[in-house]
Amino acid sequence: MPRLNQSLLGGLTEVGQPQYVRGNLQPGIVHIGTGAFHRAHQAWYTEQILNSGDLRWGTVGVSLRSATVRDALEPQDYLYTVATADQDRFDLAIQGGLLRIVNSPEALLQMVVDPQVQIVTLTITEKGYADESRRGVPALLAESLLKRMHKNQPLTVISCDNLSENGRALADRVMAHAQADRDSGLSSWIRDHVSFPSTMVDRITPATTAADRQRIQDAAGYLDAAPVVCERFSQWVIEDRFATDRPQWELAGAQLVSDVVPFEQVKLRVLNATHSVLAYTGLLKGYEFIHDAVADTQLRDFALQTLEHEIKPNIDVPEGLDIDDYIRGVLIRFANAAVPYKTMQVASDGSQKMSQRIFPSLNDCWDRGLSAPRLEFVVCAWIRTLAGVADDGSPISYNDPGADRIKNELAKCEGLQEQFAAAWRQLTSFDPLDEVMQTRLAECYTRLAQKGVNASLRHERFFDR
Ligand code: CS2
Repeated sequence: MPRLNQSLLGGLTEVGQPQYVRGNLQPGIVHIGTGAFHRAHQAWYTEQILNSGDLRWGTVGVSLRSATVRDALEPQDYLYTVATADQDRFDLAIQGGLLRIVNSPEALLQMVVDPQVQIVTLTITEKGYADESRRGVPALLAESLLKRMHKNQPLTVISCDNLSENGRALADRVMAHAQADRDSGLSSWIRDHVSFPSTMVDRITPATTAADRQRIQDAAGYLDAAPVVCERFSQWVIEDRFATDRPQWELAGAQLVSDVVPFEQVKLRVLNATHSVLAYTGLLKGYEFIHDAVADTQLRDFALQTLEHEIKPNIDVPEGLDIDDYIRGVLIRFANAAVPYKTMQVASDGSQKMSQRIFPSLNDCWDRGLSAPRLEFVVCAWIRTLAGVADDGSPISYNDPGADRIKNELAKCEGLQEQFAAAWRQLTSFDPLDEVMQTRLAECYTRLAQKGVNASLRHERFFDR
């Protein structure tokens, strides 16, 4: 079986391929975080622009955390396959827009200063924004911008992570580093020459598995060590605020708008929040995949009731969007077993995700003097998964560096009430709860721990209201 590489192009009939001469690509984009999501999303939009003939937008990838993707793609001339999957179809397309991947901060700094580079895009996950170290991405961006300032070259920096107002969040972090360097004049130069558009990104793209690689190999007739499998649906809403030239991503279906916030809010509070609801309750009930959790009528009804009563009423729905259609669409997408998404993948890094997806709705309900028993239940379910025991007694474990310490602490706590109080204090930034709320939440947590999701949901009578 041949390995995918440049020499195979042209000889393949069943697979989409670059329609341009790769040797003519210019490095117009630097992308930080070359994981599956980037390759199935932003790179896929850009590929269509390259196919239309505008070759200024080749991408240099940067992987600072691991060399795995680089090592897999280098022998393939940085070609990889995107498989779009649903019940009926499995379409393959080779993407040619990635020029190379670099791994060191030094190489990143060197790359960003290239005058052909106009855009930096990022998928560094929620926790990448909280990294304040000198080697964290915000600090490295500030350092790169200093180099660009010396050459007076503007730049557009686009966050593609699931954070509300992600552009502003990134700009704030970068500015904090720029301001620390007071004498350079960097922060005022950034204000005038660099833009940080916010974006809403959406395409379900699970981490690639060995089974995916095998399936692609069987269908394509070549070996690809780093393909990605994703759903057909894709959405990219970008704030139209560029300090530089840009690819005409709208030709590939992206929406350029003046205000992304309403789109981000709907996506985070509906899609991502429901993903997390199904992930935590699903993990406790023993489901490995989101499509299994959403097929459980109890969990599905619970998610729908949470949306209806505690999420939807607080959303500013973007003009022209039918929110009920959107919700129906999200549940259909979650049921797509051809793109199996692990509950554990969604659950991971909850310490960073909850404040983007669940807490804002909870906060809005509480601010309006309303109780939010379903969202409170979700928070309890999240803490239960950190305590590490599923309803049938089997262990649960997933990655969350931000919660590692509390996971150990939970194991040491005397009783369930104490467990809950410790987790709540350390994992949320809510004001201290009044006594009534504290009792209510601690009771919900205790019942969940003692009786499990099934009985607790029945007890709470969420479905009658
Ligand atoms: C998911 C998202 O893993 C997760 O936390 O909720 O990655 C989700 O699949 C994407 O945001 C969909 O666009």
